[in-house]
Amino acid sequence: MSETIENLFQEERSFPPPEALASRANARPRIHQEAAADPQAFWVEEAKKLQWKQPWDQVLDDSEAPFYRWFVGGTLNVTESCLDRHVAANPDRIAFHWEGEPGDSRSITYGELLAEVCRTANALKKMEVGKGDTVAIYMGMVPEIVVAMLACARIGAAHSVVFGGFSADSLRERIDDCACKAVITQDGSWRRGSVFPLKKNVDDSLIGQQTVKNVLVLRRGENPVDWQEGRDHWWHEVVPEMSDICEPEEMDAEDLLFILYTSGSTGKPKGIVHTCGGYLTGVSSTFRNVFDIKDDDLYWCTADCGWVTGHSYIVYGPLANNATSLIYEGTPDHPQQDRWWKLIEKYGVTILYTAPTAIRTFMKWGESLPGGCDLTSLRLLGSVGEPINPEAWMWYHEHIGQQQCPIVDTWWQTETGSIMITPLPGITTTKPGSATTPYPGIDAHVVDDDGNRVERGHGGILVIDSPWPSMLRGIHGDPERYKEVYWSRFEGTYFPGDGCKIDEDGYLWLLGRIDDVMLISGHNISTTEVESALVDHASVAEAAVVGRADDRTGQAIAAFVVLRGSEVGHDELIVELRKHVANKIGPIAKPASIVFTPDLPKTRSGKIMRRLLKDISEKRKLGDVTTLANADIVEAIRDGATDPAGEDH
Ligand code: 6R9
Repeated sequence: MSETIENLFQEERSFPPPEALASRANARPRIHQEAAADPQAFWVEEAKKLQWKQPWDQVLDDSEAPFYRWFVGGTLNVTESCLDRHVAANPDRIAFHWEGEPGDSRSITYGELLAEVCRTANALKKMEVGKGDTVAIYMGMVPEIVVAMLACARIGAAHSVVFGGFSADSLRERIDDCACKAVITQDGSWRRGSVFPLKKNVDDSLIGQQTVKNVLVLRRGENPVDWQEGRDHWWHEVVPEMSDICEPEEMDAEDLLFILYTSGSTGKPKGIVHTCGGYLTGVSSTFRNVFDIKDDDLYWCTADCGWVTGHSYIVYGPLANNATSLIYEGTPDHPQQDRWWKLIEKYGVTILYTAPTAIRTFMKWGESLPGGCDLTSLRLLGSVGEPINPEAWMWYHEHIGQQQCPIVDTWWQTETGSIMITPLPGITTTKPGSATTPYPGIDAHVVDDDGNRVERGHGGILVIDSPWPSMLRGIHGDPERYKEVYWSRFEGTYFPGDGCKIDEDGYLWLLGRIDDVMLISGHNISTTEVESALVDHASVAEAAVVGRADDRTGQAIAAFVVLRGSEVGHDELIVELRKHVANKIGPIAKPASIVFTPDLPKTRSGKIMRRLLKDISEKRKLGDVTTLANADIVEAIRDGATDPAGEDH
């Protein structure tokens, strides 16, 4: 029988945890074993670190699986764990340092944050928003986006954050799907030196819309805006007038905290539902143990609050742990390509959490940019969003981590709520490109097409065999689709849709989405492994491969390659790259064609969109491009790809 996914790429390098970090790490050495012996006891211990109003009487109710319920009967308001208890201890501790793209900056204490959350919560109440309602938040990365999310949580309204780069149509679709009662937005937000008109998009999205009664507008871009009296309210006119006391609404552990839409690769966006008690337990626990947060750390997650990473690891996880974080409003290349490294130097950032797409972009821009800044404050690095190719991992390790900082490659999804597969920096010996092992209490395995666990040294499908507290509770308004998408592939098991291999040491290596796996002459080859082999070449910063239809081999590998620095592609390099892949992982994985391109098509959260590259390779009319961040690149690639070099038949 053929392998579900081949195991081709071998990585020999490994990095034990630094002694100094290990000796004072938050995660105790036997945490994995203890949690494995009694996962529910582990989660109870983690949940008890939060502030509850009423204790739960049942840890897990699985009587209506897959509609699981955690901490049944418990009540809390998540903002008390995130704000009130820290304010009681020390109101002057900084919650956020914020830097605007134009260079302005602010620092906000826990005391100030709680007061502003309460004022905003009272403003929402005045607009007749309350428990059970949903509020759309369509903003840039300003401190008020965090305030807006927490203000909703304070009064028991669910938030639905829509990424500020989405169009009016995408916003409308999401507002309608959960019948939002209000929208919180800005006049405009700063992005790469210009102002993006958020309020204008909100106005367009609300034409003929019935459920939204009020729009709260923060002034930031100072761009002109249209105004609908009665519906629109300036933040600076309404919020400061409000009382800074707002009693937290008592919420059931299983009450809705937020809805967040995830598009996946095709189809209508899914409104992923998360609830209060389990979600906060998961994000708080993982944040403390994975990022090893200490009082004197300055933590920076570069994500946007429009994605789950922003929800879990900018807002809820860090605040539940009383962390001090940096938030940056703009893009990494404004005004210059060294903005991030300047920020790390200026604020003394100690923990950096970012995405492989950013790391590979920095590889392309060259190491002299970080090399020109003082990054010695850093002690820990994180990665999330895509598989990190071993060579990108090594570049991150050398040029950002200065060979001193452990890297935590964290695998998880919007649906999982919190980190699921990850090193713990004081415990785990890391290997470049591997997310290593499941977080304590997480029951993740690799199985074949029939659901049987694969032996070490083999590839297959990732599954999670037991429920966990921060898991999604469903797809908003569509319980059948929830069962169908996540629980029908293997009975009683959560199916994330990712390929994975397990090595001889039991380490997990994520291989990208199952839908992207290529079938070459009867072999199932993951895109990740071929891409990693290409990125392993000294000239390559980034690569994407797809299987395009081929009469002889079923599918043939078409590669798209972004070169480092000022290198230019040429025919000899194509020959060399094909040879490099053959040497690295085997002749079967040699790309049939290689196209050089200045960039790759990416989603707005930075994930490579292979589906479009497949359309280009098979010379099809392009599918939906609305979720694309960089639409112009598709045309550029198409022009280059119509005459693919290095064709090998
Ligand atoms: C947090 C987030 C989820 C999908 C997931 C997987 C990919 C995320 C990864 C990773 C390999 C990692 N993914 N982290 N793949 N290694 N460390 O990104 O959520 O936007 O819902 O995407 O992203 O394919 O299934 P989301």
